[in-house]
Amino acid sequence: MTNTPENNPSLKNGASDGNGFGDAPAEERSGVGIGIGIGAISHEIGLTKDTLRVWERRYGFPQPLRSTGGERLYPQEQVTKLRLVKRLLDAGHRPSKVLPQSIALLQQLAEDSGIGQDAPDVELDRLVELLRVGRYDDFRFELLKRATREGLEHFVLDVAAPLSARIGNAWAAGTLQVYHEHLFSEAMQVTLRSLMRPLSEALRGRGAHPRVLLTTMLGEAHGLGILMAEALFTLAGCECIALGTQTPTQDILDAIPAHKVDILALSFSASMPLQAVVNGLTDLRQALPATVAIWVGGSSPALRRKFPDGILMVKGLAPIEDAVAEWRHSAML
Ligand code: B12
Repeated sequence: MTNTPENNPSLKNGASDGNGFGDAPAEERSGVGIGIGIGAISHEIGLTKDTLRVWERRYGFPQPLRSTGGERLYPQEQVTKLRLVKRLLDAGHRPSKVLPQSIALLQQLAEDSGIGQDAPDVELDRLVELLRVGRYDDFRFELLKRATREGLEHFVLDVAAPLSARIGNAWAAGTLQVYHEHLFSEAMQVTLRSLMRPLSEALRGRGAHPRVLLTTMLGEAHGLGILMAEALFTLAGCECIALGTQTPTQDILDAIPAHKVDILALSFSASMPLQAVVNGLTDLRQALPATVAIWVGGSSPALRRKFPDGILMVKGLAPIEDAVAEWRHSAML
């Protein structure tokens, strides 16, 4: 059993657990064995340090151990529960209702709410399995084969999007590791780009509108959502300017007039802290002229809020085509 303050109260005061806890700065940093520091945990789970401290005070969970230096250290059990709590909150549950519950009850709640459950699909399961067992070349080949067979639009909607969710769920369930996610992302990027290239080259220089600048804000490392959106914008005949991920706000603001951008498209996954999304979008909206639209997408719960005028929340990828048609209609192009 992991040593927690509950089963070993001496740890609350920062005393050594007899396993070198008090003298193990390397373990404290890496999180191996003893506990993970507050910075690492807040980054991994997508909760701010303040939120973790407030919950500790208000709800008595999490209940971290303390290093000799007084730093909070979260043992694996609590990390597992926090991960589950975050997913339930993302799905709309309230902290006061979920934090006091046991892991078993939370797992039941997640199951009942359909969180982390994949729709049955044998072919997608097979792709995940190829990745899991290390048959990476076969995985890449199968992806490209399906992309070529199904075409860009179907591949994005029926393979790339649901497969991303499956890979994320497999990581959360502990059946895939982070390096699998990296391999998956590489293969998916190569596949999508190779399918998109001929189309975007043919579009270049034709004066197509809207001109769409695509990126993510600082702190958002997940780039597959915005890449999938780029594929559908390209299919809708838009000129796309892709900046990759994590562009500082000032650089976005500089690129917009330089590229005569009509729409700024941003993606936010569930991992970015809510307040950072709200603040970032508010700053951008205030700094940009009203003629530049901001379109946002992704599974961040922050996007369920009401945003100021001039920010359009696009629910998923399929509505992109109609939203572009509407934009053209109102711009009379
Ligand atoms: C691949 C991946 C990674 C890769 C990313 C590499 C890359 N180059 O992108 C790596 C390994 C780096 C990574 C790291 C991490 N990840 Co990760 N990752 C994923 C995964 C599998 C796909 C990521 C992705 O791009 N999603 C974005 C798109 C595909 O999904 P979406 O947000 O639901 O958006 C959909 C639509 O809304 C639309 N859309 C998206 N954007 C836009 C924009 C516009 C304009 C429009 C119109 C539409 C649109 O497209 C999507 C289609 O379904 C997801 C699983 C998932 N369900 O997303 C986890 C996931 C996002 N990761 C997660 C986590 C926790 C992390 C890490 C913290 C820990 C880890 N797993 O290693 C780190 C943090 C990195 C960081 N610095 O922030 C969690 C976040 C959970 C949470 N509530 O916080 C997820 C959900 C996995 C899970 N099930 O728990 N990850």
